[in-house]
Amino acid sequence: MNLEIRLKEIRSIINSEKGSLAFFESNVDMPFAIKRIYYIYNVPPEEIRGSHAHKSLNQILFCPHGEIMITLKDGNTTETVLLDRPNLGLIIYGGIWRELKFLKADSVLVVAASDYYDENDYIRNWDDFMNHVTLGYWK
Ligand code: T46
Repeated sequence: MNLEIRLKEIRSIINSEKGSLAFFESNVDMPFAIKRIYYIYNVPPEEIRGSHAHKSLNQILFCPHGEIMITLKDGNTTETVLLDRPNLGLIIYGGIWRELKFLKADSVLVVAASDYYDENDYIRNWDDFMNHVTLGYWK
């Protein structure tokens, strides 16, 4: 198994009366500095997003509301991870194909990324991805 999957507990201040607060800090809780935050919402249930890899971008994904199934592929192995609570994060490094299935209405995916948006960092075609894997791009 060569999949770079890291499940991460997000630090939380639990208060049963007033509600909870979860937080993470760049470079402290994450193994990389954060340059960009984006979030995905209003996705119809069962809709699939993603279906691409990044060449070098590192990201942490979490689902503060709802349920999202993440499928990760490294060209040899496939793994699925269910993000179903606000204080569970999933770190994905470059070189991993990802598919996101929004299971419940109003699910929200928040992503903290190691770099600014750059379309040149995307591999959006599966055959191109497999070529990168075969050529040992990430070794
Ligand atoms: C990823 C998964 C988890 C921007 O202009 N700026 C941005 O920061 C982002 C993230 C996207 N865009 C544009 C690019 C496309 O024209 O927004 C449009 C939709 O992006 P995309 O089809 O890549 O969305 P997803 O949900 O398939 O993928 C996104 C991220 O792009 C990707 O990095 O890992 O979420």
